[in-house]
Amino acid sequence: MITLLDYGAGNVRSVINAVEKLGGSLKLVTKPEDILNAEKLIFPGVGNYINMIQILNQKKYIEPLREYLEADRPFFGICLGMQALFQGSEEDFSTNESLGFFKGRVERFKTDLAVPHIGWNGINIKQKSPLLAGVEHDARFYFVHSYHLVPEDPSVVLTTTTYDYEFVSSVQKGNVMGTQFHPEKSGKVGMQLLKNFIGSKDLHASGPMAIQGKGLAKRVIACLDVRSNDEGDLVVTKGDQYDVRDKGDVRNLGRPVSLAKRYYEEGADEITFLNITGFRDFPLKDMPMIKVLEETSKNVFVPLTIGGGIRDYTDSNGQGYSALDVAAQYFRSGADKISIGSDAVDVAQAYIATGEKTGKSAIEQISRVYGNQAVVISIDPKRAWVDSPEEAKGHHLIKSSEPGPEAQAYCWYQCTVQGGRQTRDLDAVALAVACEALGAGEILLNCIDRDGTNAGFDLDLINAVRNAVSIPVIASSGAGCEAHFSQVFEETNAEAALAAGIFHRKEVPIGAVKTHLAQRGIEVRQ
Ligand code: 1PR
Repeated sequence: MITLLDYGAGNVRSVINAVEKLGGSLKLVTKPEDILNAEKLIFPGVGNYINMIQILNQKKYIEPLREYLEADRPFFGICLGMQALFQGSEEDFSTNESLGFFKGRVERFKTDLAVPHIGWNGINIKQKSPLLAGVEHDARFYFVHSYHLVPEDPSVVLTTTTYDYEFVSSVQKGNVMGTQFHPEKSGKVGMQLLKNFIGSKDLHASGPMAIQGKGLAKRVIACLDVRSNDEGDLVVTKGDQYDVRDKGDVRNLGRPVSLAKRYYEEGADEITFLNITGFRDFPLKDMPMIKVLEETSKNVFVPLTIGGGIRDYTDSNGQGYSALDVAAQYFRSGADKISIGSDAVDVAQAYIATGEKTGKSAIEQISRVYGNQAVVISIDPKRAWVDSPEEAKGHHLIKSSEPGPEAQAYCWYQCTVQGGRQTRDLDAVALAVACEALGAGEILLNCIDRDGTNAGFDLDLINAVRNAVSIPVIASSGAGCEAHFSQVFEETNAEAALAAGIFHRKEVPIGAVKTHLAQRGIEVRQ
């Protein structure tokens, strides 16, 4: 019997699904006494440190947790759940009353690499522990965080990971342990680790070890554009430059849940669902998308992103719902990240015009509660060609690597909303910069000109945006063959590449992309 501490933020559903998949039974902590009655306790956490600590204090969980830990009873903290074991975080120097079981603090990454650190990275093993039994030395786990531990006592370090420099990625003292990475999102190897925690009678580490692991891999992401077809069935569709109809009908390339499972099994590092008509509907009424997430997360143990329609709403009865309510429902249903498209354009335009953060935008609200890493901005730009720099009227100008249709030498990338239906007087670079300032943690960079063309990623666009921000960028639109993936990783600093059509039409398997990248010396998770 596993007891799960859910303090209300982040994606606990994935942990529940993983434990149940492994045959464990689960009980949720609903009152302080449940903590002391636990046999084994798992504490998953994602998001904002201050928010977590405040809730733990409000619910009066701190004292029973301390008593549980001091008694050396089995405890597994995941991400923030592990950070809570330490004395405090740079995220909040003021008030925090954390568990203080380990001496040391949590600090923000100090690096020129993208922060948050997102993706599949290796582990350098420092101690022999039953928790890591059966874990291959070249295994990679899924990380998503901006802060890392700095323990005072080196003897508690179980593993480190290298991201620019070496940081502590898991700790253990007796039966108390925690990982910065997410085993519930780390595919088979993560399941092995959870199985070890659930199944082992004796979890104590048995001495030092020195195994060097791999580095951060470039991510290959499968994207499922989802909408209802004319019969009202939810289908995965795919457009050519965002036009998803063929002879009048919505193209139907399969069912979202089964396709997602297929991509997980084929080695996708993440899966993204975009509800492409979300701007029309109210997502909390759009139960099929929530069902898709719930069903997918039962069998898919890699990160899931969901986008489409995430904004504030007022329903027909005048009842208001915030974007945060919508996102919360998606997180509870199994999403790890939400993606915001149209609303981000409106918010960024307002922010650029006034220079003021209202604190009320979807980006700000969701990142405040769930953390920056949970907020992806999906950008849908198209090229606006100009003959001279002056014509770009202050928009981020690019000297195009290929001439325009009328031999224009320059362009800028114009933002669109509602799936390309409307254009706005804002360029993609300015949008990305503004959204990062507002709290976004990642950019999903589409390109309408390239979408569905198989002509390769738009490298000019990707370089312009990636060079302007310090958060990770996912290159999207136009992948037509394996070589397009190596090209985007060799010629830009994108952290991930996403494709849809070639995977749906079975033209290029995900495994072939990974093999090709590995042959070119690009690190990938196999
Ligand atoms: O604006 O917050 O409601 O979100 C709507 C979301 O739906 C946005 O993320 C937007 O990108 C997406 N979307 C809207 N309409 C379409 C459409 O295709 N008609 N799809 C659409 C965007 C782009 C990528 C695609 C890549 C790779 N699709 O997701 O998967 O271009 O395709 P490829 O590899 O086949 O070239 P909001």
